[in-house]
Amino acid sequence: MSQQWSSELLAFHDEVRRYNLGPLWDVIHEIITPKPDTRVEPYLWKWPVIRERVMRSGELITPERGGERRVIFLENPGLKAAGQQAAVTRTLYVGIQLLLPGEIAPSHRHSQSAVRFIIEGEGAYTAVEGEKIFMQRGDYILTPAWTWHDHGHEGDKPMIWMDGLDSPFIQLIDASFFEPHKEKRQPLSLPDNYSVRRYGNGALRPLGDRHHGYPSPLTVYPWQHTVAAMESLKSLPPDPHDGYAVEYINPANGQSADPRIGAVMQTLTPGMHTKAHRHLSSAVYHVVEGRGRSVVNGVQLDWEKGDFFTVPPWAWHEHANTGDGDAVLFSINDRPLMELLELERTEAYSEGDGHQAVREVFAPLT
Ligand code: 1HN
Repeated sequence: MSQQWSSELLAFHDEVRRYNLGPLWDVIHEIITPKPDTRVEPYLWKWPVIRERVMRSGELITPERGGERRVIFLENPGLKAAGQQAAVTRTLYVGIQLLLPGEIAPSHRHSQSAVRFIIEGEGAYTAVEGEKIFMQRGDYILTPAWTWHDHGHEGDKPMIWMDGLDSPFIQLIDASFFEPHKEKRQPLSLPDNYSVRRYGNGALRPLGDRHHGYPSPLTVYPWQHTVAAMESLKSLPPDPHDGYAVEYINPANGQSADPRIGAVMQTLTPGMHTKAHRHLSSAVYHVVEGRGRSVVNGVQLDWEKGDFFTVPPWAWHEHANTGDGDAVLFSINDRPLMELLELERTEAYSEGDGHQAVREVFAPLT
């Protein structure tokens, strides 16, 4: 850009910058781009690579010595190169947490929202605001911002889950607050699994309950409920871009279960290949079941059970099930933020048959 400026003007730029001022004409096209110019890359992490490191962390560190939690997080290499730590997209963090039998991850609260998707094990619980919520594979669990939470394990096998947080976004806007609880475990004030016993029946709630709005009165979305919802959709035509997809909502207001982190579960039946589309909101996917491939901005990501991958903002993406059984994808996204800010936009890929050309097959680290 700057070649077009005379040496006199370039000297003026330097002079202006010495006063912590700046000439807009020199940077306007970097600040205001015609479309998102993202550093977030389409990227895929293989589950065996993650799991091996997570299990090894169990031999080397405890949750308490690990500064509260024992977690290996995903880091998008494009953001790492741009100096942003512990982020998969500009707004979303994903980590894989391990809790061993008998361990406690001490109680604390923070201004970041957290959501969890349970991957492996049983017998562990997360206590959130006085309620013990037992974790089972496939469950989706909320830890709304600024709620006390600690984890404990009463079972006998390693427990592994995915944490999703809005921590990169909270860091960007300098909104981080954190407080440890004075006790390792917060006092319990509610029956175990209270929220799902009251609100786990979809459109029904106990008579007289007047809870409304935020936070969601339902804090755990059991796997069987999610499966039943997707099975029910299978009797209808699938969404051309998402297959048989459901989103987790707050039953008291119909909005996203967490107001900052959206979450989706989708089934692709054998042979299904969705049409490409793009939206501003970015997403991180976890493969719950099956195998397949996604094409993200022309990059083919081949995935199987346990893998994680990114869809950057405004990236064309389509998914195909290449296995014999159903493929099931869990994902978190920042759509609630984009919608709140009136920024979300969506576009269907209209060229040819609605599928992108593959220009690169991604080679994951193994
Ligand atoms: C956190 O509190 C948890 O409660 C997990 O399990 C991951 C990452 C960043 C900040 C806080 C948890 C976290 C976290």
